Amino acid sequence: MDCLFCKIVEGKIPAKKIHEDDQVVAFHDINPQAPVHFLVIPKKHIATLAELTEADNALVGHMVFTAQRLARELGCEAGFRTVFNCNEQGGQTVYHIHLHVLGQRQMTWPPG
Ligand code: D5M
Repeated sequence: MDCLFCKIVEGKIPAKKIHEDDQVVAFHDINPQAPVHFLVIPKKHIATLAELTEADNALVGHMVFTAQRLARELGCEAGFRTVFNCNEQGGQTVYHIHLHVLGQRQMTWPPG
């Protein structure tokens, strides 16, 4: 399978990793949209949020909890935004689920 984020998980492509455990990896986004912008991804390949199953509940919970902890560690106490883009109309470009975490600037709504 030719998946960019699986290659980051496997260490075949370099990334600025900020966390790794048995289930997830977090690393800085290569094209940051805020002073803090990192991604939390599962080590398991799941292409889109639309493909999650009940069996992934704990994994996704761990992704969210990891995002919360790292956001705090990276100085986002004033707030941060989390985003899952899903499929083409959702703006997804890399088909391995990833939770965007953005912080240290004022966010606006609606998103683009
Ligand atoms: O977001 C995909 C995100 O992945 C986008 O913000 C750029 C980021 N990206 C792409 N390649 C890399 C590498 N090699 N390292 C770090 N970040 C990367 P999406 O939600 O799919 O539009």
